Amino acid sequence: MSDSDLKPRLKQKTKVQKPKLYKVVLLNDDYTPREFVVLILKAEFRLDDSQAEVVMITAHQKGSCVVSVYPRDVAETKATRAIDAASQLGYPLQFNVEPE
Ligand code: TYC
Repeated sequence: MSDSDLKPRLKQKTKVQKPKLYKVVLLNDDYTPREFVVLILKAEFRLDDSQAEVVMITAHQKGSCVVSVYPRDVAETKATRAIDAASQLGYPLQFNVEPE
């Protein structure tokens, strides 16, 4: 048996917690214009043209679509900002934030 087999481990293992991720989910409605949905997905969630189009059409056809995943505070801030921007123009657009 070598010395090293008996030595206590002095170094503490540092436990790094991965932040839990949350989905931002876009919900369909009958009133918000498609162009505005695409605009907000690009401006607030940094989607490019074709990603924004796919997410908007998916929500339009299926009722909802995951936009992206973020740490909780980022997901909530983005969803709130997007809802507020829509609401200022009188659109009922909604986003949910859900644990991944
Ligand atoms: N359904 C809307 C319309 O026909 C467009 C729309 C798409 C609204 C996706 C919300 O999440 C949404 N004008």
